[in-house]
Amino acid sequence: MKKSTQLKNLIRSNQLETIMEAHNALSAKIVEETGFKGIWASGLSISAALGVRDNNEASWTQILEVLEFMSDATTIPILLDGDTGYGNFNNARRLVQKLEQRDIAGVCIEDKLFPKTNSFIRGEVQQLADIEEFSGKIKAMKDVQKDDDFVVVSRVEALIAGWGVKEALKRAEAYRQAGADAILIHSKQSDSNEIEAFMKEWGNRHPVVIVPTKYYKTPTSLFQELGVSLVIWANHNLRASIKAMKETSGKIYQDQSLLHVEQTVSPLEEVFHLQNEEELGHAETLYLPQSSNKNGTILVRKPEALAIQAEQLEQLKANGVNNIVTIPVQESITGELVSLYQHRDKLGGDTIISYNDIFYKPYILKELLQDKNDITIVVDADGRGANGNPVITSEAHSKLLFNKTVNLQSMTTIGNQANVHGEFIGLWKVSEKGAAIINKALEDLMNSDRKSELTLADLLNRTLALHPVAVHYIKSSWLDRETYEKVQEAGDN
Ligand code: SPV
Ligand code: MG
Repeated sequence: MKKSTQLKNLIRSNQLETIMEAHNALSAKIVEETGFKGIWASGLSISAALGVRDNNEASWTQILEVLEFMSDATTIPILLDGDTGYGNFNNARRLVQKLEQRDIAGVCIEDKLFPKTNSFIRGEVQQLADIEEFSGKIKAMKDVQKDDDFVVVSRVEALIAGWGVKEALKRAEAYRQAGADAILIHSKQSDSNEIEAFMKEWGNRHPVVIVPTKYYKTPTSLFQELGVSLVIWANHNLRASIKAMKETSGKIYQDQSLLHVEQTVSPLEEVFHLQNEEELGHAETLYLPQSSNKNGTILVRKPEALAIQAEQLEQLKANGVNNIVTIPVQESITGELVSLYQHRDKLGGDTIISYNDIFYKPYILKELLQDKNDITIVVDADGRGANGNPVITSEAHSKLLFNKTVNLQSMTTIGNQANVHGEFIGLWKVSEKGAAIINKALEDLMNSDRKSELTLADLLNRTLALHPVAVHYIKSSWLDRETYEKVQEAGDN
């Protein structure tokens, strides 16, 4: 449903409705997620958030910019506190056009003079607009709106300026006749006596909106009984945020540490959620070239191998593998596969997986990224696996293989055997489907009595029972940690 129609329905509904203040897109989103059916874009709050006074110090186009963000971030209607309409009838009707273009559902204008002052500051000395002039402004606004459901609320400031209920009623009736969709009757008293007196005379002539900031003790049920249509909770998100920010800033300043505030502030995940980060993640999978959107998992079996791991990380990133997680897999602690199992939620799909203590030439990674098999391991055809994982494949490396797929037949732990076709270097890749298969194999192996002794070789052998594992041959072009350090030393001399 159009936002304007939603707001019109709120104002015309038979029951009391409430809308909540917001002053930027973030607070607007929070208001919507809380469950409110509408947003009050408060002039006081928006100007305060911009660091200026509620005296039209922010220009109307600056307010529009804030509103545009608020409207883009939400699906519920926004009623703008449009002050006096930022000028005469001509400025006010241009405002309506600009609001409609931004899908703002309605605007409230008050019968004071531009530049206005907040109603709670020196209310008695505030001058009221001429009734006829203000009625003309309302007519001009209603005449220019394109969408029939766009809402214009006329705010009566007679009680604020100390003119009494009779004047308030006179003005309200004039604005009703000028075409306003609702009357906002404002009061700065700490009880609701004025509002009650107004409502008793007004009856149900036309929808009435109130702002009980000062008479906050009055039970909301009374407003319903009086026949009020809409209550505005006008500035409480702004005031809540000021208090929370002061407390947090104060605590951090005092402690020079984040330790005691981390649990009291919103988690970063909440921030990302409010920014709709999820949607961008999804869109990236649809629209970005896949090579710049790959996942990487580094299996940290040698935590001390920092230099080689840093090089590997740099190379992964240089090749568009941006989403990288690390998983500790120290055999000596829990056993390689047990620790992998403990962190299995990080084993996602479409992922390059690599031990942290190996380094390989960039072309290997590029070729692996283009590989279309579900599970592919990189095998050095020159290696015999004296210290690593010797593999037996469906076919030994030769030029004739060219485009042919070679599959793993088994991974052994005994190197230098005659039937070995090469050595698994610790670099492999899984598709979404491949990751699910690996997870299943991992799950199966956790039933084993020897689970703490199991290694990646056992995992790949178990996987073979479920799905083929492709072999991507290379010829040397990679370094284990010992060789890497030797090469570095030689280079330094
Ligand atoms: C606002 O929220 O800016 C209002 C309401 O106009 S009040 O501050 O109560 O005047
Ligand atoms: Mg205001």
